[in-house]
Amino acid sequence: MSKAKKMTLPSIDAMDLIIYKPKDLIWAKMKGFPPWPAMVVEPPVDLINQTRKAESKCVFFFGTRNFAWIETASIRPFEGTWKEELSKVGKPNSFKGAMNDIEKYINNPEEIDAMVMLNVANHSSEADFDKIRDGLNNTHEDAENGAADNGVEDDVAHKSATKRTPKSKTVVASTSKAKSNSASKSATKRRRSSKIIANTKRKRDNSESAGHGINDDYSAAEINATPIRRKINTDALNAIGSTSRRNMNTIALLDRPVVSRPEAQAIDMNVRSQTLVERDIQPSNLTFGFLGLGVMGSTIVKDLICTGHKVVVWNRTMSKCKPFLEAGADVKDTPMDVVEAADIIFCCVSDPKASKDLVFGNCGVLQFKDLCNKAYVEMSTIDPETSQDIAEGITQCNGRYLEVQIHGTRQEAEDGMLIILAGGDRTVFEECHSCFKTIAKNTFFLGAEVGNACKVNLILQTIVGVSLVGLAEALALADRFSISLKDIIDIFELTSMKSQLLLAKGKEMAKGDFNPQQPVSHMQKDLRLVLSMAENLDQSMPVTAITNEVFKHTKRLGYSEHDSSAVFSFFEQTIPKRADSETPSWYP
Ligand code: NA7
Repeated sequence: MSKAKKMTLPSIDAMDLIIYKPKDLIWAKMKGFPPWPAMVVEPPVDLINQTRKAESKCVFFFGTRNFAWIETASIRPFEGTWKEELSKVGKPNSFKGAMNDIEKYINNPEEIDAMVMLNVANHSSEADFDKIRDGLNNTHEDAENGAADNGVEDDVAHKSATKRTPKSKTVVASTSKAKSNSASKSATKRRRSSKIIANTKRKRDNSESAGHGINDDYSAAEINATPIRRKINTDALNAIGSTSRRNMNTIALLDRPVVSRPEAQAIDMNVRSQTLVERDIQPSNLTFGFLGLGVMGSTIVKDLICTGHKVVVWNRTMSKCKPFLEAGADVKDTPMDVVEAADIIFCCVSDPKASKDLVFGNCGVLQFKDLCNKAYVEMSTIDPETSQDIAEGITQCNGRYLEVQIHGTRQEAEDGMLIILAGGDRTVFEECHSCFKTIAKNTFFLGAEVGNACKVNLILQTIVGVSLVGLAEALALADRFSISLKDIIDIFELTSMKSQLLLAKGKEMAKGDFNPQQPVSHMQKDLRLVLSMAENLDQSMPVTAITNEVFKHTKRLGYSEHDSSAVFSFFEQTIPKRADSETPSWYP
């Protein structure tokens, strides 16, 4: 026997005499795992409602940073003669991560204390719930004027009591995302601390909009500085009366951990890509308008300005125009104004709807009425139908239309290494030559028919999306086996499967570094467009459909604006929890 036997905790004399209090550092033993470094904490609400054995403590596991009820018989103090034995290496990487985590906590408890407090505060402490329960009891007692004494069952009090009476099962509730232990510590730290801020924001939004009786009168800055306990408006919950249990569940649902947006990367107009410097580009004399200064748009405009093109810009969020104004671009108030000032107008916005808004909407391109001598270049990744609609609108106003699909990442745009797929009016294609030479390594003209470039680009995106999900799924399995992701990637690099993209994305997944090159939201949008195209043709695309679902769910986990490599988090989050039946007995 016994592998399991080796993983048991040492017995302690007079073990029953140990009373564990919140913040006590401990070893906690869960079935299938070695004794794990942990800390006794106040339970978050998801766990308050959960049944557990008597004499259980809510514990916070280091490393994985999740919570569970553990029987005191399965707990030992962290410090003791057993520590050396229990800390021995030769265990999974995740265990080593947990040991590092607790050491980090011992040296600097603030970050984890804040995180734990926030989770507890998010979900209310047991004391808060006692207050609620007491409040409910008091209210009810007042109303019923001692009815309970007369043998009339107090429904509210009964529900509160039920909530606190353990049933037969113990469930692991993960309130913070389980982390890959292979991920770099700094990336993990960054994600965790940013999660705290974002969580705060979400809570405030929820409380403002949903009005669940929770007062979140604190700011993200405050929460960063000190752990703040959420205030529970017991009056409101009292008023809800017997539905309080449902409300607590709602609170738990709304308060599920969220991930902060990735840091916006400020555009540095002074940094020039070496590739561009070496490329000999003679800028066109024409004036180029640019609508949309998102990640791709701003990178492309920067390249154009650096290579001496005359540029006029507009962006929905005007503040993004500032660095370009300082770098010499002209800034206009509306798309229509850009049309007036430019010969050729590029558009690079998030999705088909935004593209159409800019052309057909209020102050949009077509408000200029006569587009004679003007050309419009649609660069957003859109579906063929949208491109055809825009082409029709532009040509009906005497303008020329070119569909340009850009394939590549932000870094590739910065290095002038995109692939350009164009279709439509060839004269516009030629007039844009110096721009394309600036931003792309290869440019293809796919004919006069509008829509072809969109189709080709979406097909390429299908390959990217499906490959990323396959990569993420495989790496998550490796992580589950505690095999170093770095080793897997190193070996992968030696195989014929290696590709620049998969290697880069694999490394990002291993590090947990999801800085946006191509955000999850755009990838999912592209997959949605692919499926819609396939639907029109009755073409079956089961793998793409599943890939789309995975990206959709990754978005819902809060990674919408992170890089597509964040799809790895889907598999981290969905690693199956142990079945209830496996959890009751943690010790042989
Ligand atoms: P980003 O970084 O998400 O930027 C999106 C841009 O689109 C940004 O400038 C947005 O303006 C703009 N946008 C979004 N919706 C609208 C509406 N309704 N009206 C006007 N402008 C809008 O995307 P990328 O630059 O990475 O990618 C752009 C495209 O290239 C996309 O199709 C990718 O799939 C490929 P904001 O700054 O938010 O005001």
